[in-house]
Amino acid sequence: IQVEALQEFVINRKVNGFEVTPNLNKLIKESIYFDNYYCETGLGGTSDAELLANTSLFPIKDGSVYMRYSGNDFVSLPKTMKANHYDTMVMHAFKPGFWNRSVMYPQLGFDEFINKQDYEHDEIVGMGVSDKSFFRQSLERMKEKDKPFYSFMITLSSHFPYNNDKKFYSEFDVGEYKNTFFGDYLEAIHYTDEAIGYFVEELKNNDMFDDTVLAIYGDHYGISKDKKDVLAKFVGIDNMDDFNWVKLQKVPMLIHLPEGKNAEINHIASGGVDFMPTILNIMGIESKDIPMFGNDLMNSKEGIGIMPNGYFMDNEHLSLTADGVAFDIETGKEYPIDNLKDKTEEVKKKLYYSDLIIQNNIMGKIKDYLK
Ligand code: GP9
Ligand code: MN
Repeated sequence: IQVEALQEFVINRKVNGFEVTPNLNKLIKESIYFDNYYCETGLGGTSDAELLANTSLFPIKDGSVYMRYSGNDFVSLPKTMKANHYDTMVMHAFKPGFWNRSVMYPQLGFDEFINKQDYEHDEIVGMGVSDKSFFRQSLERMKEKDKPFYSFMITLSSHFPYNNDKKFYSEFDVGEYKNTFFGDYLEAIHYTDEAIGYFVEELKNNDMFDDTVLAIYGDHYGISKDKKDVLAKFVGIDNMDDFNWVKLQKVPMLIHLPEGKNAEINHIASGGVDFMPTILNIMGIESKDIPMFGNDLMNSKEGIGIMPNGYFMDNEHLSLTADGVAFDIETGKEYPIDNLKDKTEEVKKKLYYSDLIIQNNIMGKIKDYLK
């Protein structure tokens, strides 16, 4: 499940005495939780997050891959799952043409795209069918499916600007933040968290939960920089400088295995590009001939999160590369950026090669070569 605008700082956080995401917090305790999973999306927003997760490629610098390179021959998670006898589907209750999805999804190897036209519009929150109704109707579809299947779900209710009609929300008093942008954000996330909790319960009620690997992550940030002071106050930061701001650009990422196996918090520096290799390993699918930029987070000690502008964070450092400064990621003390020369070069190369591979449409060729 890719969750709209779910940023990491809401996890295990309270407002006015109430947990913002009680259901995710509970699920995280029974999951592998990555708490340093950075937002690696660019101008392609939601679609970049989808691309990162399903191809382990980086977003392009100019525009979005979904719009500009939808004709490419992708090596992807859905295609790999299909080759391993999984049916594949993607579910998102919005206009099928948005982000060029109706063209892109078949190209990525999804057999089916359940979209706005397929959902009953019984409850509207924000941009469309409410997340709760989305999960209810999506589950109906999944129940009818032959197993095994890979279903990629993208939520919608917690989309900017968050000032949704709240009639389908349950009571959640954000106190001093009531009727503010930030309060609306917390309420929207709280609503989506409740919808996720409902979905998990329904998976259990239908005997599907112990047969499911459930991965949940946020697509990208929810709070834009013009609201940095409110965020600073909320998370208790005195000085929201660039270091603190960039360090907050994380999304939660959890993987729940049947019976809560392997539950732990994993602090490795990581990001969307690591999703595909990590999931393939968890699913027991051989991936050495699949070109991927990400790391298998289950088998890596050294990780990295890479932003489209070349900023990066490894397990110990945060580099604001273009600004010529780096920091110790724990203490925030300045760290000599020259000591990170090799890494900086590696990051630059990764972004450059990913761009070249996309521009020249050679992913398939690389795959053949790796064979
Ligand atoms: C709509 C949604 C929005 O389909 O995914 O995308 P975003 O504006 O967040 O990129
Ligand atoms: Mn989005």
